[in-house]
Amino acid sequence: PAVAAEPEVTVFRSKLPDIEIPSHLPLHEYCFARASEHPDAPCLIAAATGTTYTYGETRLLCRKAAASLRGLGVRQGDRVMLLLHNSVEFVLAFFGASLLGAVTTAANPFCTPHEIHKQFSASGARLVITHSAYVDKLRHDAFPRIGDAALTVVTVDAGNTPPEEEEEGCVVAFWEIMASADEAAVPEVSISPEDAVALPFSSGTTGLPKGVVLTHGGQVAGVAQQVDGENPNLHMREGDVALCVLPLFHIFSLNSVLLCALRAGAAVMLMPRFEMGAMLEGIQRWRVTVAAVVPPLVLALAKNAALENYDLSSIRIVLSGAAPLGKDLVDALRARVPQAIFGQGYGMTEAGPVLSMCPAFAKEPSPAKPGSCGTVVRNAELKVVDPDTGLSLGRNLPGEICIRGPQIMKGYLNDAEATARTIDAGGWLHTGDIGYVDDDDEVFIVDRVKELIKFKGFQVPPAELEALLLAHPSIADAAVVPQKDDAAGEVPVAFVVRAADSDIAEDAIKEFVSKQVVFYKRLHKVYFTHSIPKSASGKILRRELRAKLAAAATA
Ligand code: 4UW
Repeated sequence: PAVAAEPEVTVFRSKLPDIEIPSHLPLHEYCFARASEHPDAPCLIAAATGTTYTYGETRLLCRKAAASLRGLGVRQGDRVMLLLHNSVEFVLAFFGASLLGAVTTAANPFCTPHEIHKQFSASGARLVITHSAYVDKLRHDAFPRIGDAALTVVTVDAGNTPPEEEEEGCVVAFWEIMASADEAAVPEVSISPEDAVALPFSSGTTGLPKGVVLTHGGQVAGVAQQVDGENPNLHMREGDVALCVLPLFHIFSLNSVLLCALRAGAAVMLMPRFEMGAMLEGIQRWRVTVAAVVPPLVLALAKNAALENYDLSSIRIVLSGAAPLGKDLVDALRARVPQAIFGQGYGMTEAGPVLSMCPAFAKEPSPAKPGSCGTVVRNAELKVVDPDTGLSLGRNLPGEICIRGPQIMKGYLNDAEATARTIDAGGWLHTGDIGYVDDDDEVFIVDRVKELIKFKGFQVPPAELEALLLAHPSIADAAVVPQKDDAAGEVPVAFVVRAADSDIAEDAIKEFVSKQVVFYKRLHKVYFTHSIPKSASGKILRRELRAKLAAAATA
């Protein structure tokens, strides 16, 4: 009898040859592998103060940070939470933890105490490193008392938060313990490539934010795919200066800026927050060569007349990602930075993070088309599947993008079910993005089937906002979906069914949500409706709601 043929799978691979990936190395050793060859080269530049640390100094300080964390009780496998803006201390704490075999989970310091607590408790962290301005957020009822075994707080600045009486002396000053730390006292730990090193949070394709377990081996692979080999896909080298203005608590900046730059021997210019004047000043002063950006930043730059007053001639690469970048936007900025190559990367926290990268950034560049997200990275496989049937699609046919390779996450923390929904039995990670691969192997993203909303590249998980709305006594049902927006790309808007006899107003609902969430999760509009469309199994039919919005926009 005839055996049914295996359905054919069209696998897309990089045109560049695969490389040798030293995935046996712990991430810190891999990133600082060349530090001893150029110990005097600049490594970290704190743009706010102008202080520069060489590779030699940075490596030493990372060891001191490890000794300091050890002194505070951090052991292999422990989670350390960073609530930090981009700073030298972020880098030292990240590698300090890595050296101990501990895991960093970083969050946006602008998050509300409640949001921070969710990540704190889900990650199982007991130590938080932050700026003194945010210590009060950790004094929220939900947290253990500062100074208890369950919560040690370390501040990185001299700023004075007067300790509450009962916690006298319990907030530890980072630089004070660093001053007496003995870099020789870092214990030898045996780290396996399978061990976690970073735990960013992402809502993935559905539901609430979950811890994404990224391992030493995975991150080494993810960085190597970008900057290693004879012909690196993202060509950085000693002498380059990378702009680090995107937040390091997001994987784009952590991986493609910080880790990649260090591996390549480039310097990293750290900007604590986005401020146009300071950023342009910094680019000019330190001759930034590689600028990682998100589309709203490109828009802000393109619109800013002050650009003409700055010398931006050092920039050779503008790497955009985290949200779609239109051709018009690129053209608007290109005139101001004519010597630079513009291109995109396509990343996702769970994917480790880069799936594809602009081939024009390679050492031996090849051209990329406007709107393209580049070509799949080396040592990885990409396929496009029909979201309904799961069958593999050929070129130029849009479907769900899937990726397989050594760089993808190990899984979601303590959530085997969500992991199995995202990484299938064949090892393919399903992105929830709809895209296609063209005749030149370039990846184009055209839509998203997952719930996720992206405000200026920041994740807004609808499920989180829906849970908040449903907790309101005047709300019977709710759904949150993205609405297109010129400045932010997308903004979250809600469809709300009022409870019987309630006449709650739009503003009251918006305010109710705003008080509980970080700024980018705020609702921009509330549409009252009689019912939320749902499937037979009770799933919100988001497509229908999105279509309603699109129809209203064009009406
Ligand atoms: N075009 C359209 C894009 C694009 C995009 C992402 O917050 P996450 O989980 O992760 C990110 C990571 C972005 C990133 C990391 C490293 C890197 O080098 C790089 O290229 C410059 C980008 O954003 O959100 C993941 C989701 O964001 C969307 C897409 O929906 C993806 O699943 N996204 N990049 N170029 N959409």
